[in-house]
Amino acid sequence: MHPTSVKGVDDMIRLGDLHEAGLLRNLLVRHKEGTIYTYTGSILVAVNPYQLLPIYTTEQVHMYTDRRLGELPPHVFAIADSCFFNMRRNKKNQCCVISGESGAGKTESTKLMLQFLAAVSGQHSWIEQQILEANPILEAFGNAKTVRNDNSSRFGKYIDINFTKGGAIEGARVEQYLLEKSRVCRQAPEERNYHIFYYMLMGMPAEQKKNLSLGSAAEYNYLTMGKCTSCEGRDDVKEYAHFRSALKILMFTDNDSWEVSRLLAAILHLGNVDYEATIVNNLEGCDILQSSHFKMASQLLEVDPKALEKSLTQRSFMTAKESVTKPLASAQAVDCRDAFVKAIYGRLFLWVVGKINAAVYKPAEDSKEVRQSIGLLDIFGFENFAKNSFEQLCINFANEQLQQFFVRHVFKLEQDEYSRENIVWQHIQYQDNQSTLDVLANKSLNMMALIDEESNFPKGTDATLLQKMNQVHGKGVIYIPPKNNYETQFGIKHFAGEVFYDSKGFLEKNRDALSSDLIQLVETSTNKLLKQAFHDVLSSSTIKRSVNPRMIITSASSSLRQTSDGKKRVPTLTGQFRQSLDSLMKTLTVCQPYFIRCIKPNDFKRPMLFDRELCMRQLRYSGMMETIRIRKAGYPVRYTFEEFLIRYRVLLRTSLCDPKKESKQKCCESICESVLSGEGDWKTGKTKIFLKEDDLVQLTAKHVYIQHGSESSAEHVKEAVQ
Ligand code: AOV
Ligand code: MG
Repeated sequence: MHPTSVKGVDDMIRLGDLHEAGLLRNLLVRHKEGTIYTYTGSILVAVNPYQLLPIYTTEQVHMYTDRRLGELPPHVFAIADSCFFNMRRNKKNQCCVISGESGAGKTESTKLMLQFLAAVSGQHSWIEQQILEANPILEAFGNAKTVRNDNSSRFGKYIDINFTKGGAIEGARVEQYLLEKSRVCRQAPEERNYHIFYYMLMGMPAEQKKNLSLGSAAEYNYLTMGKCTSCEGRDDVKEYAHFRSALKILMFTDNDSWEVSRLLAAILHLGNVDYEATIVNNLEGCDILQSSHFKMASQLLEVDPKALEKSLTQRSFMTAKESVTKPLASAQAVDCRDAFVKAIYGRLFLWVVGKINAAVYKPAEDSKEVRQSIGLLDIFGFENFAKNSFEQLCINFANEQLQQFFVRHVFKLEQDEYSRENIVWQHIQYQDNQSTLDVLANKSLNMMALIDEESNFPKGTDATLLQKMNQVHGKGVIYIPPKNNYETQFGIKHFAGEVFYDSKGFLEKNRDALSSDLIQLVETSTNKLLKQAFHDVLSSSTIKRSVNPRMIITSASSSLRQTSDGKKRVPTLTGQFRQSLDSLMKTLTVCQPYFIRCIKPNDFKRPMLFDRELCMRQLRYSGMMETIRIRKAGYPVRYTFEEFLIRYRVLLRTSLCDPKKESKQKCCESICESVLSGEGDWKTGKTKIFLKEDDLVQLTAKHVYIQHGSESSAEHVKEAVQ
């Protein structure tokens, strides 16, 4: 074991043991001491402590302000400070890409970055407070308890913080990515719906709850699918109070928040609606059982109950000549209602994000004015559950993209240093996830394209999709076809591991369709918020975004004739998601990026527990190991000429090279030539000397020999190599 492994080092590039075990050990040793941050160059590795540490105080903020990276022990504040400093010095926008699997600590790191930036920006002003308080609102609507994380982000976000020339925060803009809508209707065991529902039911004054006919979480189908309505360590009452005060700070009026509560209550009531199967004209249909829930839902949505019932139990479609309605069987009616609920919630979320942006985003007055900004990217982490579906595919696809961004950038940086120093150096191979991305989204007939194609194809089903994927990708190494014809699961070899996805429900989720009947229903509503949320699809005879003509054809009966003119392709979920990710990548590419790699130390959310295998796996796939590998292939040991001479001056044979006459570089070269003879592999650049690990050992051995004479032992050498 290398001596540096015993105590641990701040920057893993300084590690003597440049291999996986050494890296892991370094993090382990530090984690034991409660040191969660470690650098790998300018990349911050953050191990989730799963406990509150006293390292985020105002004093710490001051301490880390205006310091060079590496001057103080590694810290997320140091990264924030470095972003801020570089933005101002280089007049270049910065971004910080925070990655790691679910529960690793991305969202917490993002909040800490924000906390620091708000503090150094200086004024403790209203806008800073608004930006900070946007978080509890976003989390209320977009975070939920999953088995991996009690506060799991179910959407991605990019917060762009704008600064004045003087470095004060001027405003911010939140970009959101693909909220997981299915959670509103369904939760896996041990998981909850979005926090907001539980906050509301626990925290809302009795009077208001009565007005909305609301009871406790246990009474609602939509809140009990996971058989889990409370979350240990989360106080929903307190969170509700915080949420409400945050709404005020973000300029939501009392009326706004009341209207939001009404829509949320409508969703809960809709979820409790029951159906009764009927047979009409030999066709399977259903009726809605009259109940207080149904009544309340129509009242809150401000629509005629009869119209609501009709749009939930029937489906209109166009034949060549006329509009015809078909009854929906009860299972279809349930799907129809769930689609409606998901649309309401998804649109409500977008409306909330829009309101937040309206409060915090200040468009530049002068369009020519160059803004400085720091963007923080916090997405949903890589996921692999017992059952994975379309949502996980999208989430993991986004993580693949970020990984690719990381890999490229980090390897480029490495090569940049060599070229800056004029080092002749052969390009190094590294593990690249590009081939996975190609199969997912780049190649012709890639998986995303196939999913879209089948979604646009009226007769497409999950089974035909699976067939096509097998045909096109079955022989490759990334896609793992189902074991047999009955199996609906396919696998993908992701950078972070194999994940098996159940193809069931893919097309429907991707189509994300809303029937024209429901859109017409919303059109008749007098609920202002509801109409505002659906504004883009209302009052127009032409079919716009999100109104999906295919739905009309496919859902009621497969024997119905296709009537879609097929002229207008409606963007599907994957289509929209890919577009927004592409634009995100463009934004990131023009920024100077920082990276925070969050590591989850154990699966039990426990402090002080470091699961070596779990950590090793994350270090491996996150590319941390590759960074090491490239350094191994390259020259991991670097000293400026001065540093090198201070250390190894005694090895200089002044008869060969007189330090009074020769340059520092010449002296360094002379030492290496004589000590390493022909075997050493080292290079000198413009300001630094680059060496291999072995060279260092030899130099040190010689150094020790000179100091201790011939009794020098292996122990001495080991001790000295650092
Ligand atoms: P994630 O954002 O990476 O997961 P979070 O940031 O939500 O993960 O972290 C999960 C939990 O770990 C938090 O709720 C905290 O309890 C704890 N935690 C994380 N970082 C810290 C820290 N620096 N100090 C103390 N506790 C921390 V996901 O959003 O699921 O991918 O989709
Ligand atoms: Mg998160």
